[in-house]
Amino acid sequence: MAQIESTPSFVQAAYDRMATSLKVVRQRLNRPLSLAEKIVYGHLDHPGQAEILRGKSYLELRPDRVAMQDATAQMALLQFMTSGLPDVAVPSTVHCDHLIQAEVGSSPDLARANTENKEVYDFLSSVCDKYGLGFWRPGSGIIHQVVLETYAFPGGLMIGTDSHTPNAGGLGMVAIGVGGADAVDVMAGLPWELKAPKLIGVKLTGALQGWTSPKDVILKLAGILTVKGGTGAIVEYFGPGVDAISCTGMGTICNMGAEIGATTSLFPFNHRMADYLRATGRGEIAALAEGFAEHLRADEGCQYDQVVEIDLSTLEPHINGPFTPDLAWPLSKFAAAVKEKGYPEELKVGLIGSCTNSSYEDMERAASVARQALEHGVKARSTFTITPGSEQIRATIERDGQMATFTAVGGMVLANACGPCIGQWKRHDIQKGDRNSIITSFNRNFAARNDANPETCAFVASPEIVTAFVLAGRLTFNPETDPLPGADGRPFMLVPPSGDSLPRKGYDKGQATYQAPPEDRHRIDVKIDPASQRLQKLEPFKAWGGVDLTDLYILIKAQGKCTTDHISAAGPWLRFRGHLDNISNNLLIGATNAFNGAVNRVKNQLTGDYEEVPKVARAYKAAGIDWVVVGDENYGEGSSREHAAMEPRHLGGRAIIVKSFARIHETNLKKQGMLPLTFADPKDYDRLQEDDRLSILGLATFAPGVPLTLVARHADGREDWIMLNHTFNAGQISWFKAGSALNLMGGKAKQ
Ligand code: MIC
Ligand code: SF4
Repeated sequence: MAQIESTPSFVQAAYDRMATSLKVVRQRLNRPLSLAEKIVYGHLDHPGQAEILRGKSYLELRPDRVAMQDATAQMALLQFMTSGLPDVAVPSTVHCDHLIQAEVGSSPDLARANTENKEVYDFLSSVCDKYGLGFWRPGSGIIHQVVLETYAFPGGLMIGTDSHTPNAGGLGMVAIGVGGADAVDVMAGLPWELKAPKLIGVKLTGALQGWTSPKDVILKLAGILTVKGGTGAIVEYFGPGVDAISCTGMGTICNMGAEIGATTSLFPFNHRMADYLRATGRGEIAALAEGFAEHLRADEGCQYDQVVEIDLSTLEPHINGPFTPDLAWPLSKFAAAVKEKGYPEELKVGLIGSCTNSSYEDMERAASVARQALEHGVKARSTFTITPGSEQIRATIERDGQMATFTAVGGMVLANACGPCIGQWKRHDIQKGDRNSIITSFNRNFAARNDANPETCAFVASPEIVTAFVLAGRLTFNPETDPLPGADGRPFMLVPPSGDSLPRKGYDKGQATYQAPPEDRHRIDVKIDPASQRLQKLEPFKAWGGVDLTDLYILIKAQGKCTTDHISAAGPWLRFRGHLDNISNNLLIGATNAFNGAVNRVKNQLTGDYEEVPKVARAYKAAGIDWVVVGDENYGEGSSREHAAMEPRHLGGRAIIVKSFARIHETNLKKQGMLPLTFADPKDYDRLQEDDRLSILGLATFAPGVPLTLVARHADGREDWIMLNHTFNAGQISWFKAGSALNLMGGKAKQ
């Protein structure tokens, strides 16, 4: 039987390996280590030889687990299948959470998802059965909640094909979001490569008070560090304030570390984690971690590359947005900001839950706010939705009454899934194009993310604040200072939220939604209908031709924010996540063209007409013309979806040339055989013109640390010679030469 659980013996073996490796690394480095360093270096493939230079060297690591969600697992597993291996090499799970669309409520929405996505669910389920992965059926909950409840353990190293994988840092695990191709390496038994992360230490002092919650720690930090402030770094929390935060609260903080671009975030093992492990039926693992505790916290005197201090006692609740998660407003300043900036004051919808904020504590504290409204005969003035993060949370809050409170106050409970967080939301209360405000307890608020309407101003806050706001029905409400009108006309003040962090009666596991692979599984046949619109077998990308790239067109010069949501939109497009050709029809349709300020209108150099980006890309592909994308700062911020890297590759893109990249996306591009390159001088971005013909020179001697040259021939015949940097190491250069990492893998995995 395939090993899937993090059983006590599995954890013990992981600790033994870690202790042995750390002994070697300690001798070599001879300095105090931070917690992240202990866990990362404790998982080195060759602790005795690996070069360890933070921010510089590449580390080859051996993760303990892999987790995938249904929207990214399809492409990951299609790639794994091409390796020809009979089993996955490390415990791996697939979670069906992204493809369930929210419309009218939990049961009917789930039933519809089961019908609409049958083909994809059947595919995932049969692949899991055949290759020995655990399969969490639709309705079981969101990947990161289920992982926290079931698989995460202090000191472990996990990768997941979703950018919010760091949620497991709440249980002291180094959990990192990656593209599917990285997951394929690990499932195939190859080491996994990561640039040795830098370290940002966040010292927490004091204790949370009143309306302030764990979410506000990360909302505040996002304001300080911005969406790229964490790039290349692990955020490690420490200090006397840590113990005042529940384990799931730490999960929330780590989860949203993805929004500052951090590689992952992490808390030291403490009694709050032990309590959570025991409450979720993992007492033996709690005891093992207690025995291993010296390795599960930072050494005295360890050095961080940067330290930020947050005093929890004076921290205010925050509301971040719209359109970017780092626009942080303290509650006391928010009403004035709404007025000054002209954000629509009326609050249309408040949404709580998601992988970020759907713990028992979150639900309990939000319900404590809602209950006060009921006592005064008041209901929600805005539409109010509640997404439990897992079946276990749903069953527990149903048993303990929070769910009844939400419904009584007018809330609608959605399926245990991503739903509106990823644009899986059939919203009926507005028309596309209507300017309006919503507030969520989710993590991302890029334009059009939740409801495909770029005019929706989406704000992010804690579930408690979202609940208070839906009771008021407006964004200018401040529960700390403003009364609400009761049903009798008399004003009343909400008292700050309260509630248990763990259920007193224990968790109710709810319905059984897990499927273990059968004993006799190797004969299982995985079927892909060649006529399918949702699944398509992968064809290998072409190898590099051995010569410099010349006469490239610029498909688009993207201006400003260009997240993975702009490059490969989610929402309705999620249905094509297993079909590369079909999903490529969303390529860059959300990006702004710097040459005309328009979205999804670029010049087709073959005809001179302005057309949709994917259409122009296909025209170039048909004509055999290669092209590049030019972009701004932090290109590819956001999700781990490798479709954002595969689509340009599939349609004839060769290089993405930008001012700077987000980590996961940059790696995804390399894996797919693309050239992610950065301007040595960011001002060179301005030199590139719409009708330029580009050449990328120096590929014959392509080597780590050696810049490449871009020659831009302008329409008037002038040329600009521009220096381009890259972060390829030798192994990654061989991916480029082979056409993709996968092209190289088959042989290697079988060695
Ligand atoms: C997201 O929150 O953007 C997603 C959807 O979970 C993505 C994964 C995906 O695109 O499938 C992520 O964050 O990695
Ligand atoms: Fe799902 Fe949203 Fe969490 Fe992504 S951020 S895993 S879409 S709930």
